[in-house]
Amino acid sequence: MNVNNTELVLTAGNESQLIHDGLPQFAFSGRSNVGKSSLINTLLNRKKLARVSSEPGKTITINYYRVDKSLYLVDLPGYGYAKRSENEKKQWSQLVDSYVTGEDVTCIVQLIDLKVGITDDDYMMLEWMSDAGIPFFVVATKADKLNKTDRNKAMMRLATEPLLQNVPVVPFSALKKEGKDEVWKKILNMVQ
Ligand SMILES: Nc1nc2c(ncn2[C@@H]2O[C@H](COP(=O)(O)OP(=O)(O)O)[C@@H](O)[C@H]2O)c(=O)[nH]1
Ligand SMILES: [Mg+2]
Repeated sequence: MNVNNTELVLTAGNESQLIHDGLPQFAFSGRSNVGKSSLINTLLNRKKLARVSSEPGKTITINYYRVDKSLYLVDLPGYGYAKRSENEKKQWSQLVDSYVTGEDVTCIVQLIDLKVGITDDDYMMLEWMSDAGIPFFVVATKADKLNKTDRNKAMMRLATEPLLQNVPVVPFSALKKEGKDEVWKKILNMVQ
């Protein structure tokens, strides 16, 4: 897989635009500011392909990055952005619901901030995925922010969470490039 051969092929703002071409799709989900763009950029060896924004959660679109013409990394719009209007929240729910209940998603990569832990919105998303029976695993982001003791405690809290039984949790840091190979390994294991 040549990850340097990646293009943003589509920015979808509504259900009718979603891609159904049969290629595997790995969707990245998480609250605004959790580090989703940074994770996608790290996986793709890019600095700014997915925008790392100081003003999070603005756009409600699903962005499809096609890697080496063989799979998609799908950037779902973030949730939990306080400044969003009711109308925008509705738009988010409709778009993400269409996507996750569709037939095209291979696996969801659920991002959880290791220091913050599981938020109420994260719980909703975890329940949603479990109920829909969608395969998923967790990437625990910004691992570099914690010292060894706090990191171990935080990892233990995730490991003992009932909704995450039998769900792998990969510690990740975009800053230190930690966890990149592990995330790719999980993704590639599912396409072979
Ligand atoms: N310390 C640290 N900060 C990070 C890491 N990943 C992202 N950030 C910061 O967290 C903020 C949000 O990151 P971004 O990737 O835009 O999050 P998104 O809103 O989920 O796409 C930015 O200021 C990033 O620089 C990480 O691994 N370590
Ligand atoms: Mg982002």
